[in-house]
Amino acid sequence: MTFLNLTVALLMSVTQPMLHRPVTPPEPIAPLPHARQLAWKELEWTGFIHFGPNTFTDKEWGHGDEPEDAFQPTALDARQWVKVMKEAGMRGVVLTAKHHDGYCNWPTKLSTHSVASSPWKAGNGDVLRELSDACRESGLKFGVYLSPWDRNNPKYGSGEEYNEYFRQQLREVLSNYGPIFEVWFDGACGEGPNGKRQVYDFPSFRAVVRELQPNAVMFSDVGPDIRWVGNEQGWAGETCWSMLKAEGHGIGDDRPPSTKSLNEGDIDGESWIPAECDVSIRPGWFYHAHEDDKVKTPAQLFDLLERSVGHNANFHLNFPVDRRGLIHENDAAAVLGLRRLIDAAYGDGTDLARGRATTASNVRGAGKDESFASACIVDGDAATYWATDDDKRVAKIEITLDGTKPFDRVVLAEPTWLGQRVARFRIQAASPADGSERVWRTLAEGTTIGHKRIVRVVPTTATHLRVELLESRACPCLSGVSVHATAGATAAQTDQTAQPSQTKP
Ligand code: FUL
Repeated sequence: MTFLNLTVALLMSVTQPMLHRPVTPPEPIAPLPHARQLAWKELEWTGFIHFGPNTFTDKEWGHGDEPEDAFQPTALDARQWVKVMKEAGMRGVVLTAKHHDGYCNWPTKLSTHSVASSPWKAGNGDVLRELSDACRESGLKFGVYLSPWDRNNPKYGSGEEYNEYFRQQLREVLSNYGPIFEVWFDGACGEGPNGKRQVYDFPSFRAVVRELQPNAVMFSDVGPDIRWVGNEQGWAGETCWSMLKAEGHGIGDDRPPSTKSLNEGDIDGESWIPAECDVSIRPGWFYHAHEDDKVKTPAQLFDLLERSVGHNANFHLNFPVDRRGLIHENDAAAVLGLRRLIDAAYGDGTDLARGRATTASNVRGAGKDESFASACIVDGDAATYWATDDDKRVAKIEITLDGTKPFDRVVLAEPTWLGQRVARFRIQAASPADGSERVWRTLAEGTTIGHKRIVRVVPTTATHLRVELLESRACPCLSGVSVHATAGATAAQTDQTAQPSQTKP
């Protein structure tokens, strides 16, 4: 190398990084989600199907002694289930392969207590096959609920012998129906046919799932991938961390140490185990004709969706398939009514903040790298995010709205692959007259954000919206802020509608 070349090379090595060094992204803060948990979170909303002998015997918990020929659907059509769920906007479905009565909805080789012994399709039927095929055709993801509590099998209560039986069952359902996105482990542990209780070997059950379906998330009261939300009413806490202090929580505890902790998660939890909110569209999980007029209304379902998906959890809505083997007309009408409410509030073209001008109190790397610009929060792309410098724990961002349309929802989102960070926020609005100072009115205050936080605010019309991040576990980042109106907002007046708590900039 000549002296000149050496000088040029040295100069370049010094100047180039200074001129073009990219701003490094924020360090993720542990615990972090696994790829399978992130993929599940993206689904946001999934269906649940309870179907089996209970459907025909009018029970919620079968005793395990129901005759196999009790199971007699007259017009079973899994494509109809999938059609309803797809039209509603769900992205996956979990079927009760086996409920506590031990009856298998697939022709298991391990027991005679199954569809193979029923008159349905002369014993040649397979509900898992019908549903998994219908899912594959339509792009819906397929999952299974397999109850460890088995009130039929004589091995239940024996210890290892039953655990091996359960593992073999898992192998059947996880090997023969294509990709499984979720395995639902119910925690119930009652008595079996001999009056004995089983001690479940969950670590070995989990190992089978990881071996055969490594991309599947496992649900139980405490994960390992997704947790029960502490109620069966379909809502998560206003505060909802994806982290949990898992130690001390057992599976199937009659009295878990804290359902509050399951409902809200733990800011200092060592495990990433986000919440799933399961609820039935009717009072019961299984079909009962006397509940045909007790189906939740679209407005009730919308409320639950906003308090589950909008509280950083997933919504898992159950349909009790009826004795024909169909989702009942009333249930289908309710969930399609919910779809219309979702489209009206959150559908394409509803976001009043999309593409509007933004400013931020701080942009990572002094804004040298467009990747972390404040505009990322209004680009409609969940993969891009605004980030602040590492030393920040407080930051604010402002969006200029057009000030003509009322809104009553503000939706916030964090890039959770960097860990869940924000612990407290405030949303404010202002409508200064031309040239005058902005006077901010507080619309709402809240705690966690996570994957999605839907904040209900009083119907408001404003030219400026401000989101203040007031506490954060690490430098705050936001991937989205969007502004929407439900039907209630159309009754909105002007700025004055909001309960003011006024602050200057
Ligand atoms: C519970 C079960 O006991 C109910 O029957 C239902 O399956 C619900 C989803 O989980 O633990």
